[in-house]
Amino acid sequence: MNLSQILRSKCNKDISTCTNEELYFVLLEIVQELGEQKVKKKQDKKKLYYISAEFLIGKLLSNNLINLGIYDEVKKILAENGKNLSEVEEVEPEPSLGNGGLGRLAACFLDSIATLGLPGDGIGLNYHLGLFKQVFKNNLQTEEINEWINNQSWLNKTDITYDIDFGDFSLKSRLYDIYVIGYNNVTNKLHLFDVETVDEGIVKEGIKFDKENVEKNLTLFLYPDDSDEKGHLLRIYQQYFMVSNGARFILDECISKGCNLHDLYDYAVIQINDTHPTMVIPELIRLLVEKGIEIDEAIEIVSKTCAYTNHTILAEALEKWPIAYLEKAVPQLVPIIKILDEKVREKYDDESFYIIDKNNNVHMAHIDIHYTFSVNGVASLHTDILKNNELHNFYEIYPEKFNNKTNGITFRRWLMHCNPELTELIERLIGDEFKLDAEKLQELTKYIDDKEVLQKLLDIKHDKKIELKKYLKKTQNIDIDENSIFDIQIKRLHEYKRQYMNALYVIYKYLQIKKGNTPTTPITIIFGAKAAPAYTIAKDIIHLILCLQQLIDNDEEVNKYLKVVMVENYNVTAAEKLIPACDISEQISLASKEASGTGNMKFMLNGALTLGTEDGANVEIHELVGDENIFIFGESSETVIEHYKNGDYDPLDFYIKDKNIKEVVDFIVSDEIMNIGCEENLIRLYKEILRKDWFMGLLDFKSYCNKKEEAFKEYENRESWAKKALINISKAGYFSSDRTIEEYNKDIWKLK
Ligand code: 26Q
Repeated sequence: MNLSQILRSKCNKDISTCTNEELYFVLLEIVQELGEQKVKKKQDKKKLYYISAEFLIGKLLSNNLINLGIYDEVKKILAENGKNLSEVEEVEPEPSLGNGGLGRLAACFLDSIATLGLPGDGIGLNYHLGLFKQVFKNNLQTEEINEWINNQSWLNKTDITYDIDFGDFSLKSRLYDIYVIGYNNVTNKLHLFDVETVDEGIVKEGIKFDKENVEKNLTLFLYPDDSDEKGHLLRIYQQYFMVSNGARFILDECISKGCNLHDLYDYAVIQINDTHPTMVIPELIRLLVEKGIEIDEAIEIVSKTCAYTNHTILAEALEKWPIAYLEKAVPQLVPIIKILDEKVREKYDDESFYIIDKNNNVHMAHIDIHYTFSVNGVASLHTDILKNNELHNFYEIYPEKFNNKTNGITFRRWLMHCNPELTELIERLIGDEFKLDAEKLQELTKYIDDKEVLQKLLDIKHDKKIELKKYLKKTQNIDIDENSIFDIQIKRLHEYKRQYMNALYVIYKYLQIKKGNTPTTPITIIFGAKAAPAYTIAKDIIHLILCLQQLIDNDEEVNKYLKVVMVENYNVTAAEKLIPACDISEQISLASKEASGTGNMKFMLNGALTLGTEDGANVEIHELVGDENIFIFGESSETVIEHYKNGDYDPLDFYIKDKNIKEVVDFIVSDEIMNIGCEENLIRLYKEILRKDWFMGLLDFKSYCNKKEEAFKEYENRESWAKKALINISKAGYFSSDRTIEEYNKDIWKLK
């Protein structure tokens, strides 16, 4: 049977009479069957297990169709029957199993691992409600539940179950698998563990729920970022549940392939995604000892099996748990962790190496560094900072463990799926080899003086802007002007990412326009960001942005030239619309604070120019495209690190000295804004910026404004802008996650 016949027979009626929902479920079934056929029958000896608390996979239908090579055919069959594949795609709920960068990276990695035909599966949790849905009310963020699991979904129920013991009770787990279908290659699996007793009924108003009822709440929600003080104990329950299931599953698979456990590292390599799965180390040791292996050997085996990736240098995001919490939730791990700590103490006098500190906190990252064979950062600057600053003393004792793996993104989703028009242009110019060998994009440089190509590039951007315009109209009833400059900052809300600095620029521009300094081309500044529900200042920043949006919308003098949009419930689906439409990509974190960033890579690939600091992977983007094709501003990471060391940064200095800065900051608490917003939130934010400004927004504000103005000016020369965009696209090949995964495999995993 050909595809058209399969579709017809599964529909059980004429395709033209099916609803989009019916078509979605039929396509889901077909994809599942085709995906299953590509699961390798014979397992490879050694396999990678990528263990992570987050997998931000996004919608799966169209990506799976692309990777199976049947997207165009399905689209055609539907069109012949008066149906539109994009409308069918809309029916799919987005699985929200991640917060941001780290979770999305894990999803890109799974795609690349399968595309390269490597044996590697993901291990995580099946959060029923995932991350909250963000809803704006009265210019404030509120949180609602986000149900994504239908009766028929991408989850395949397995008969694998385990009994997981906690301090005071046990839970029965069950494994669900999602197929990870590689592009023209094998199907791997994402293994998500769940408890059968979870009860969505315990959620009350918004996302409130009984934090103590672990049996009913364990896999309800993804822990929303690092700023929620409450519920830490629940997070430990979740983490242990994930790693204990994962460890048993891995051991079972290895044993079934003939592993005698003494040689575990010949059968498995476990990549630990930040410290969230760190307890897999003591848990594996515990299980090996239970199976009769001596503790010293068990520690050695596990250390040779596990590798650790660090994704942050923010002190507040480095997990440390009071040992009392572990004693309550997972007492069986405490003796193992104490032995691991003892061994460190026997070797080193220096307290900074200890696993358990003098306040009885367990430092998860220290377990990873001592008891894995590889520690990697996620961009070159980030790894250097780990080696030279944050983890310098560890680097001195384990220089051979430290390595860099600059992040990457899957071009299947972030080019082929979200920008088929650009994909087609590239294919017409240089053929289709770039789809499997992203470095081939370099061949585009042949066309930098080809006026026709440059015009085509501008036309595609314009079309994508119109698509975004329609999307925002439909989802939020917002009108934007496709002929304006689209300046976009989309990422989790955090002070170090400095959305507030961008908001201060909006104020600056608003005041300039009021004074008669109007821009040549109108400007649309778009934000998208969720704030952790307990992160007060982050929510205040969203409030300010929403107030500015309202103020400017209602100001006839200004709204012709400037528009602010805060996208509601920013997620992968929204990103897929926003990124192809962008002219200026805002990557403005305080230098040294953003480990890598991956949005920056997605924008570049879609022909946006970066306005950014020398931080994370921006540094590598800058090196690749050269000074002419990026807008870099702000103090260097060295200077910033010095300021922190000396404690000599005071935002008041800038406020007092620079009258522009004073005017802009004071505007936060002006009548204009206070009449729209809440006094409490605005004053709190104002004070925070004036008295603390921990992430030094005022330090870089002037150079940010200047650079942004420069970018807007350069935008006016359309042909030269298009050239810069083309150079960005042609240099983006380095940021394919296929390259990243090849490096992980060559240096760390050594599969096949
Ligand atoms: C910590 C303690 C308790 C509860 C939660 C957490 C927690 C949760 C999520 C800590 C951190 C995260 C997420 C971190 C993250 O997304 N980091 C990003 O990782 C990307 C992929 O490497 C980088 O590109 C980004 O620079 C980095 O911010």
